[in-house]
Amino acid sequence: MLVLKKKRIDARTITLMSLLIALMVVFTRFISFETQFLRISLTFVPESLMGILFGPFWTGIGSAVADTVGMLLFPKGPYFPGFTLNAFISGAIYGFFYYKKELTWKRVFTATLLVTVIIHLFLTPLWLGLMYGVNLSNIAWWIPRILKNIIFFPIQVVATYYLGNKVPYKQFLNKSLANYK
Ligand code: FOL
Repeated sequence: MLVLKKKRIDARTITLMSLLIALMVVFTRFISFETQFLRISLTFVPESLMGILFGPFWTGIGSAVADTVGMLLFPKGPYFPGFTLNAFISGAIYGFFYYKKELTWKRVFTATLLVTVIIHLFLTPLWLGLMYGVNLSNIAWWIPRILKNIIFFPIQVVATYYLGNKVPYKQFLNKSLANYK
């Protein structure tokens, strides 16, 4: 199994992952604005930090766990597996771009653009369409979603750049954690 090949998972890894997963649950379920069709949240903050520290695989898993646990504990609407896939893909993208790399403007911009286009503007509308039978050719339905993403994109880029360059997380990125790819 993958877990065994990569040396051992120490207590600090488990603790940090659990803390970041808990933060993701809180940011998604409590400190967020949500309607049936649109959610605005700062979940990208703990998720990006997880990407920086643990890489694409574990950030994908951690995000999917946060989605599933969050829905089990605090259900809002019906559980739909598409959003768990969203969580995995976005976590994997952050991990792929941020793990053991310098967080340059270009890198943060690219990762955020990918998540915005693939997750927020393609997959989420698809899932919402399947769940609630939305007619996706209705332009009026897209307006709040497109506005949200236009406004949110620069906020996320600046916040992530700050997170990656000003927060002294590097002390956690040594020894045992360095074994994770
Ligand atoms: N099923 C699962 N597995 N997880 C969920 O979070 C979930 N949520 C709902 C229904 N089933 C679920 C409630 N409905 C968005 C809007 C409504 C919604 C779910 C998601 C949404 O707009 N999501 C955006 C932004 C996410 C964010 O910023 O946190 C997205 O692009 O995914």
